Order: sequence, then C-alpha cells, then structure tokens
Amino acid sequence: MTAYLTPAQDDVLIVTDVQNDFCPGGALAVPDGDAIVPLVNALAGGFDHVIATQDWHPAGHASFASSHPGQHAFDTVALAYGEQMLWPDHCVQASVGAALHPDLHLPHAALIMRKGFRREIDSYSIFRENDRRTPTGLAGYLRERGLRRLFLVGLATDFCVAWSAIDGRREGFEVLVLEDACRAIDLDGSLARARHDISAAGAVLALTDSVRWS
Ligand code: VGL
Ligand code: ZN
Repeated sequence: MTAYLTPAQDDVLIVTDVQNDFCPGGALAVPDGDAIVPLVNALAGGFDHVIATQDWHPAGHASFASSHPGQHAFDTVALAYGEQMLWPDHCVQASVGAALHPDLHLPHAALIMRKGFRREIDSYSIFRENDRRTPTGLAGYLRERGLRRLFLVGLATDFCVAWSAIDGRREGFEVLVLEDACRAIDLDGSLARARHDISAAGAVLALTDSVRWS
C-alpha cells in the first residue's frame, strides 16, 4: 500500500540546480538531466512553498580542473579544506549554462538561492559549503519561515541532492528525496553510496507518486 504524503503548510519543495550546464548539451551534463523538468513543474504546483537553487561559480573557481594545471576533470585534489573532485568549468556566474532550464516553471518560487560563489570553496550542499563550516544561510531562512519538511528534487542525486539531504537532517529537518525527480552523475558507484548515505542519515528515498495534494 502506498502511504500518501499530502504537502502541508510547513513543507517546502527544494529544486536543486536544474541548470543548463547540468542538462544534455551542457558543460557538466547529467545523463537525462532535463527529463525531470515536467515532473518537477507538476510537483511544484502542489506546494505552497518552493525554493530553487543555482550552482553559481566565479570564473577560475577552485573546483574547475582548468584552475589546476596538469589536473583533469574528475581527478581529486587536496584543497585547503580537504579532498575536492575537479569538474569541467560549469555554471559560471551569469552565463547561459548557469541559467535555470528554460522549461522549468516555478512561478511562485519565493527564493532562488545561489551557492558555490566563493572562489576557493565548492558547495554541493545547499546548507553548508564543502569546507563543512561555511553556512549558506538556508537553514536560518527555513526556520524563520516555519518550514520543517523538505522535499528535495533536482541535479545531481549523488552530489548536490545527497549532500543537501544529509545536511538537512543534521540541521534537524525532515527530508524526503523524490528520486524519480532527480538524476545522478554516477561516477564510480557514487549513486549507490549516495543512496546508502541518504538513508543512513535518516532521510527518506521516495517517488513522486507518493505525493498528492488535495
Ligand atoms: C554539483 C558537481 C559540481 C551539484 C555542483 O550541484 O550536484 N555537482 N558542482
Ligand atoms: Zn559546481
């Protein structure tokens, strides 16, 4: 039997990084990344509270392989705060690649939050940057708005979404990840690890058809 979850007043849909660069044809394309857009649009209609996020890097960002001569995308390097995977240049501030997917339709989104804008620190999580210290401010926003249960969708399941789900639990929120409204990069088993870590953190992996609204 399906346990239906009807969005309530303290629920929020958080749409992470559905940007051109993470969709087919983009600089860091997530396989099938754009396939979630119709599902996300339909879901959003059922939520009173919607937030979108954008990965938003300055040129020369520390997570770009191009900033580390001799290194390549998907290599791992040691930065001041620890290990960091290197990526192709992506989601450069105000570029077309950093724009939200043109078919994403979230007219009532109250907040569009950008992350990863500090040149020396990457940020997968929407709560805390990769140094694991620097807050984005989102936890405070959610608390002040009285939003307590987070429905996470977007790109990529095994990076932004997973780190956000785990940090969301650490911040004391209830967290559901709607997996069919996410897509993964899936490098060397990263999706399987992410699914395990999401569950171990006490976040729930679910499907969109378990959400309905009245
Ligand atoms: C992301 C890789 C690099 C993400 C951001 O938001 O999942 N992944 N930058
Ligand atoms: Zn990034």
